[in-house]
Amino acid sequence: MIDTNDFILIDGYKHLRYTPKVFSEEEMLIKSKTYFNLLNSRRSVRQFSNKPVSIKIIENIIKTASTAPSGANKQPWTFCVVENPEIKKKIRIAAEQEEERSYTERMSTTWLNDLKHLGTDAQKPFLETAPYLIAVFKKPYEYDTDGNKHQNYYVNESVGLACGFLISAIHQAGLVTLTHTPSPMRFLEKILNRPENERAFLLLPVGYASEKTYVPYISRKSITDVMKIY
Ligand code: IYR
Repeated sequence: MIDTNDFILIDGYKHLRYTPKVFSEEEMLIKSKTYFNLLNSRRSVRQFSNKPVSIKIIENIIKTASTAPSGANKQPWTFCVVENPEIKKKIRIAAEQEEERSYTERMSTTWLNDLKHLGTDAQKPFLETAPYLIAVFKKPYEYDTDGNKHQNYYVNESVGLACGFLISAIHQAGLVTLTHTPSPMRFLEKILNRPENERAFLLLPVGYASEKTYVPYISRKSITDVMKIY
């Protein structure tokens, strides 16, 4: 699909010949439906098994996330994989502290009501049970080798897209996750000793669902609600 031997220069910059794979309409209908069925069967999970997962699988998942498009191809993200039980425990304690304050002081009554059917609370045992936590960091700016500071572009959009790729790769691999957003999340920067240009974006426990897992009874909006044709 990408031919590294077939290239041209555009304004002096190398461009490779790219031939996206083309399918018949019939094949596309099947492929698009199959992919929908796959992702439609994904659910956020809050009950994790401690069954180990090979780091090689996590590496492939993160390589997939890192293929996401990003502003000026700056790839302004870092995926920190936590498997060390002591660090997971530190993260759980700090997250639960913030969540306790959120549930009792920061979140509005409407917000709390909106969450009731999901059965969430300030307790986050999965942060210790899951074999891995992936802490995603965004990089609003970076330094070049001479120490000059450069802003990145569309950082939230870029890292959001990478997280979407990440979640779909986790599901495709046969694992489960939860997009966990303890708020505020700065404790992650401290615990994981991240450089000053990184900001915590999302925290995802990754592993197998516990043997008997229940998920909230929710539905997806209909196609007519989410798609408008002009
Ligand atoms: N961050 C909290 C609360 C929470 C907020 C939303 I919006 C959710 O969709 C789910 C939970 C928590 O993780 O419990």
